[in-house]
Amino acid sequence: MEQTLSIVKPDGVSRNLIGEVISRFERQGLRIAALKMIRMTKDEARGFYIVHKDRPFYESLTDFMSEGPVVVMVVEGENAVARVRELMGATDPSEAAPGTIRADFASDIERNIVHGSDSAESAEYEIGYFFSSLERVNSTA
Ligand code: IDP
Ligand code: MG
Repeated sequence: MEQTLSIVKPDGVSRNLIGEVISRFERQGLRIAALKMIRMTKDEARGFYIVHKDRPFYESLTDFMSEGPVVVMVVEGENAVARVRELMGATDPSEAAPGTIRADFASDIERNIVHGSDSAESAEYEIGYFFSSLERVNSTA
């Protein structure tokens, strides 16, 4: 059993895609182990995306991620990291496989609806960034 961190980004929330994203995870048998809506400050967005601090899009990305509310969630299941990434599709929606969230709803490489951790190590950092142990349910326990 593996956990990953997913976010419905500000564009997904403002376009009423919260339920759509969660439904796609649930339909695949993934489970929601923690969930909340927050509005990140610019500094909180910078901390979340600290691995990208030297990339040219860091300022713009962290402006975007703090422009409105997001839904952050812990998604749990076998191979949850890879399965969420598969459901999301490629970062650039023009390269995302048909039927993925980004192919179906995004048209911009930055405003691409959804986040998913890229490895188990990233997931551990990202889950800890948003959720305390008290907020995380182990649905198999
Ligand atoms: P990922 O979300 O598919 O893991 P990353 O490379 O980790 O993609 O980038 C994090 C986020 O930064 C992307 O989801 C997207 O919002 C934004 N981003 C990535 N590459 C670019 C770019 O070339 N221009 C603008 N924004 C980008
Ligand atoms: Mg990433």
